[in-house]
Formats: sequence, structure tokens, C-alpha cells
Amino acid sequence: MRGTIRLKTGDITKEPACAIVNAANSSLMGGGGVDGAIHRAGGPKILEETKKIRETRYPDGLPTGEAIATTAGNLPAKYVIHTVGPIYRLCDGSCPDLLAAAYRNSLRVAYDLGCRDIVFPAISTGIYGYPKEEAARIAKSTVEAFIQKHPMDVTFIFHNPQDMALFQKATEENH
Ligand code: AR6
Repeated sequence: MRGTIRLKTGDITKEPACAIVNAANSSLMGGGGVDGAIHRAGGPKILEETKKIRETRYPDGLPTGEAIATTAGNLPAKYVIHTVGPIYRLCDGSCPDLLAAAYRNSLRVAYDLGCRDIVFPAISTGIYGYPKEEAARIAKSTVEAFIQKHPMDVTFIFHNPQDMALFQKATEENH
């Protein structure tokens, strides 16, 4: 059986999913946007774990498109999957592949941890400046391809109804 894809509005830090995804940066040391919200609500445990991952596995930082997992501290989720989306003004022709890799690797890490549900924010579309329509199409098609082979329930969460409507419209036009 295939998984499902749904859209909702809300705050990702409130989601009681097996995995929520953090739109992080290579340093894994926190930041603004979703990243800031997750570390604020989740408490210091998450940062302790990302620091260890930096020391042991990624001394030069997590490359764009890769993903790693930590536990979720005080959050209702079980795991936080930290990924790094591309910075739009720096990625040129590789932007779509890097954004797709961020989604695909997050799904794979969560799936390998045994998660069958996951919540994504709109990676790269905030501070990293990725055009929202194009990002929506890449997000949806990457998730669809993955869940064909690895059934999971995937939720895209948006901070406001406008962003959700935009995602819906951009991905409907695709079909
Ligand atoms: N719940 C759901 N969505 C949210 C939340 C939330 N609590 N907060 C923001 N969004 P961004 P990026 C939406 O900027 O573009 C950080 O500093 C937001 O409206 O969080 O990948 C990192 O450390 C937007 O649509 O992520 C990096 O340096 C989307 O989530 C950099 O920002 C993503 O916006 C990453 O930038």
C-alpha cells in the first residue's frame, strides 16, 4: 500500500509525529525560522546531539542536501531530522537536485529509523529564498516517488494559509 500526502497549516514544533524535519543550516548549531523554533521549543538536548554529530561525523558541517537525525528533546515528536536545503542565490543549476536530495534523504533517514509518518516544513522557501512554486513542485514529486516504494504518511505544514494555497495550486498545475 502507498502512503499518503496531506497539507495543513500550523507550527511544526507542535506535531506529535514520529519525525519532524528541520530546515537547518550546515553548522547544525541552530538559526532562525523553523530551526530557531525547533531548538527553542525542543530545549538543549537537540543541540547537544547535533554538536556530537558535528564532532564525529561532519566536522566541516552537514553538506547541502544531506540529512541526519536527533531525538526531539521536549517536543511531542520522536525524532528531528535535520537537513540543509540549498541557498537559492548560490545554487544555480543544481538547485532542484539539491532541494530534492534534502527531501529524499530526510525521508530515507526517517524511514530507516522505523518512522512511517513525517512532517515537512517548506524547506529553503524562507530565509534561503527558494521560489515557493518551484520548491512546491520539487517537494511533492520527490515525496511521491519515495513513498511509491516506501509507504509513509507525509504531511507538509505551512505557517500560513497563503503558503498552503500556493503549494496546492503549484502542484495541481503539475498534473
Ligand atoms: N512551523 C512551520 N513552518 C514554519 C515555522 C514553524 N514553526 N517557522 C517558519 N516556517 P526557514 P529555510 C516556514 O527560513 O528557508 C534558519 O536560520 C517559513 O514560513 O525556516 O530552509 C536555518 O538555520 C518558510 O515557509 O528555512 C538556516 O540558516 C519555511 O518554514 C535557514 O534558516 C522555511 O523557512 C534555512 O532557511
